[in-house]
Amino acid sequence: MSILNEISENLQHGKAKVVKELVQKAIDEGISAKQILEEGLLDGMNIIGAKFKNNEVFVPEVLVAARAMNMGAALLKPLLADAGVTNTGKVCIGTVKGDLHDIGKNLVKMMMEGKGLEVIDLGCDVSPEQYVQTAIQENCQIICCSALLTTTMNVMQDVVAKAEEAGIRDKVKIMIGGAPVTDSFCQQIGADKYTPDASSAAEAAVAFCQSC
Ligand code: B1M
Repeated sequence: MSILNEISENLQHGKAKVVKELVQKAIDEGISAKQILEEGLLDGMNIIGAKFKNNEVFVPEVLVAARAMNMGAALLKPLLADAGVTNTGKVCIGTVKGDLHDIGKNLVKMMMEGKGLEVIDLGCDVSPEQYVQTAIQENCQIICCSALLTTTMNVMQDVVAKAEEAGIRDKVKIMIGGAPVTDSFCQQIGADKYTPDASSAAEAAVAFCQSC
């Protein structure tokens, strides 16, 4: 079995310590961080996701897999950063109110930091008021919202409304993403940008900050 398969397998069984060791071994063997992330960690997470959907595994198994994912990804963080990047802007990020899924949000954060953005992480279950207050207090150019549930993605519309109400809509861009989110939803709620993955989110954020 290849080391990337081993990472995927152990992640699916929630063996965080083994995943961490294997990720370090893969790095030492010269496998690229992108390949370890996509073909090892995310592969395992996708398989767990499919099993969760089919009721083959349940919340506790998914939680331990998520923990293993986050521990493995933390080792890749410095390697995903572009060499010699300087401060390119400031953003705040969080998973919307009612939603506790943070793996995708953490990846977006990691990629953005890798591109030199200063990222204020508001965590999960973030209210529209929290995003807007943080953007005002910290002078953020972008508010980034992640949602994984069809029942929570509508909170993103409230973020847009709160930003308008606070009079900052023309100063702050609002970026959205997460599995159920689409470009047409982005247009429908009046947000500025939908991106399907973490690396395109980071690129779009840098482009926004540079155009400010
Ligand atoms: Co949840 N869950 N979950 N879950 N969970 C999903 C999302 C689900 C699709 C599973 C399923 O049934 N097929 C389903 C949602 C169905 C729906 O809404 N239509 C679901 C459900 C139902 C639930 C609960 C309600 C289950 C229950 O309790 N009965 C519950 C809700 C809790 C809550 O949030 N209030 C729940 C709980 C959980 C756990 C806590 C067990 C755990 C989360 C742990 C954690 O995050 N720390 C969990 C997990 C792990 C999943 C799955 C299996 C995996 C999600 C994930 O991390 N994917 C998921 C099934 C699936 O997606 N296949 C599922 C990997 C991650 C890298 O992808 O987050 O999509 P993702 O991020 C991507 C892109 O979307 C993008 O970049 C990333 C990749 O580069 N992206 C952005 C994300 N945010 C972005 C922001 C951007 C731009 C791009 O700009 C700002």
